[in-house]
Amino acid sequence: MLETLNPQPQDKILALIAMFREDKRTDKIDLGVGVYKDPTGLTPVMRAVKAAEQKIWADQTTKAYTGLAGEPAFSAAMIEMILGAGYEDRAAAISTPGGTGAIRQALELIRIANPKAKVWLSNPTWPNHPSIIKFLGMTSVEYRYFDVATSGIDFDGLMADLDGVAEGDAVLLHGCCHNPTGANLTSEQWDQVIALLQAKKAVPFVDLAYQGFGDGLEADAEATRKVVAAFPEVLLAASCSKNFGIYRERTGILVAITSADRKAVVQANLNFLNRQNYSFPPDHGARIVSTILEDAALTADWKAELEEVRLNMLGLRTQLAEELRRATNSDRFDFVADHRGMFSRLGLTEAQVTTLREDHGIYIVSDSRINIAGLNTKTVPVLAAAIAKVIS
Ligand code: PLP
Ligand code: TYF
Repeated sequence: MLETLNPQPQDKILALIAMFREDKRTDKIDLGVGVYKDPTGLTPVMRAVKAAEQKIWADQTTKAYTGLAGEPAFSAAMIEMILGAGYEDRAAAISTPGGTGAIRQALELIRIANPKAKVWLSNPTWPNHPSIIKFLGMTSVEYRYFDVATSGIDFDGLMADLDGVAEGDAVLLHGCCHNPTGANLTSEQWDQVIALLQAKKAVPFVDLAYQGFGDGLEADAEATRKVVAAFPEVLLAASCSKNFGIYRERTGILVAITSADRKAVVQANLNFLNRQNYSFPPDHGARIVSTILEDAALTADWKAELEEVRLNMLGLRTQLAEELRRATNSDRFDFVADHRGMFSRLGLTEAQVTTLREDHGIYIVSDSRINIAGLNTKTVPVLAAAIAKVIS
């Protein structure tokens, strides 16, 4: 049987990890996979996470199965953190293995509820979105998003394309910190997108993987809150990988906002999906998160450290934009300071990306996405000089 298998396409982001590891140069720079690194190049365990783990170790009395939906305390704390109070009656939720697990479960829920629904994706988007949709035998449609000329949003293109959304289609929206571009809708643009999708009777599907990495924990949830307030039904897939720094613990949540009447049957379907795919969701990361969010001192410390993380990335953005201005003697890359989150798409060709890697030991994704957090104040000028060289 297994002899029938063919190789599968590799994820272009994950493929970079192996290439970087094999590179013998000591001054190589990794701006590939989206993992936060501090100025010393480490991805530390956050202080509050360590403290929560200590608390869990001391207090936990059993490792017996959790519920099919995971622990209610985790769901309640996450819904409160993302949406604020007031959704208890309308929010069904399950813990999932990471944000990826939540996306996968959301798509399977859409497939059960409306097999004809198309899923609209920004062009570009995180490569796992189209890849999982295709794997599930579902149909995705792209909407324009990124304006290559300005490295901002192609808002006219976006609105024109979303005009083609049919009733019941799901429209995937990055809640904040768009991956891979770093370009985000303004608050007014969100209002217009919401009004259009309301008129189309679409189902918004928000992917929130970087809350706290853009403009702050509250500000980064604003668009999601607006969307949830505006529609009778919303799917929300959130990840704790980045903002709690617990990548390998695989911690995420799928929230389905529905009517109070439908909540029980929606919850039953979410539980069913967890059971079909892996029975009970992982607990350790979810327990770290709820332990932090239920303890005022731990929450304060976590927020303070998250803010340090955010401000470090913001400082690197400002510095990089300035260095690129100097090195290229142009304002071509000023957008780097306006983008938000871990990533910016620089607008280099694949050949230029290859030259950066081969001649300069600088690893970025082939679409010219950089992970800002892979830089530090010393490597920013090195990157700027290398970019100036490859584009000249
Ligand atoms: N969605 C987007 C846009 C992402 O970039 C990521 C990656 O971190 C995820 C979802 C899910 O991440 P994870 O499964 O590691 O929680
Ligand atoms: O885009 C990124 O780099 C992160 C990490 O299959 C990631 O979201 C990348 C690829 C993948 C899973 C996570």
